[in-house]
Amino acid sequence: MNELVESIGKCIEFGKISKASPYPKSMLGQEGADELTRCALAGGTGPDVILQACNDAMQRIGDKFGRNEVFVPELLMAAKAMNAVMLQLKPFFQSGKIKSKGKFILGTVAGDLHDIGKNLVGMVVEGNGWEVIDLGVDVDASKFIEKIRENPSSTVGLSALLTTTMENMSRTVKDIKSLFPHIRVIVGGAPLTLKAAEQMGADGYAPDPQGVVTLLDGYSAGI
Ligand code: B1M
Repeated sequence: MNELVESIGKCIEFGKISKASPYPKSMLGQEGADELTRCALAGGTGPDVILQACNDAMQRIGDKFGRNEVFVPELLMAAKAMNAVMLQLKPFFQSGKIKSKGKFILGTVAGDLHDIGKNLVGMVVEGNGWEVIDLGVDVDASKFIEKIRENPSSTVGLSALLTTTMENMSRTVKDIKSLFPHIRVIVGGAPLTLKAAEQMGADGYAPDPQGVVTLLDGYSAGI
């Protein structure tokens, strides 16, 4: 990994958004995730390489949180720094040429505010030719159902990052399936497993955005 990419990872881990941002004090006046990403992309570094460094940094800050070495404010600053990078990576993930293979209704389930992974899924799915209807975070079953009524031939994607919100995810899958048995539901997010997805009655489980695309393409090909 080159030095620039490593520095982007550090900015994520320590929540340094841009040169102007006053947080963290130890990095005052230094370039942040925003400037360094711009520089890396201009120098020809691949967006995938930058994204991997950001994901690794998120893992590190998450691990520190798990060990009580940092707290929610630090997680929030890391997420803000990651968003500054994501804004710049977005065009690369959305540059798919073929348009609208179908509609994909996406959201993070009720009680869950994590949206970085969900947003990545949305970008990659959109870049692969699907129209994404993003309902945001903390989405309860009734909102998904309302959108399915408006878009009756869509596929639904549910994201959850907390073990506690997997229960809401399960309920959402069941509510959707009881009203629309033909609608396919894909679930994903860090605490999910194929087994959990099957127990919920979901049609598919994907560990990452590309996995969602594979499932969607398979469904549209009748697999
Ligand atoms: Co939170 N948080 N958080 N957090 N947070 C985790 C998830 C945690 C693992 C940290 C830890 O303890 N080590 C832990 C969950 C433990 C558990 O339940 N097992 C945790 C906790 C406990 C909490 C709070 C409860 C903390 C508190 O308040 N005491 C709280 C809950 C708030 C709520 O949601 N109600 C909370 C809050 C937050 C912030 C708001 C501060 C912030 C989120 C900001 C935001 O998203 N805008 C935050 C963050 C940043 C994290 C960590 C550090 C990073 C998450 C992330 O963005 N990862 C996280 C620790 C970690 O993940 N290591 C943690 C990067 C992202 C690209 O990966 O989201 O996994 P991920 O998405 C991946 C895949 O999962 C998959 O593809 C993505 C790309 O590869 N994927 C799908 C995701 N959705 C998919 C859907 C699909 C398919 C694949 O199909 C539809």
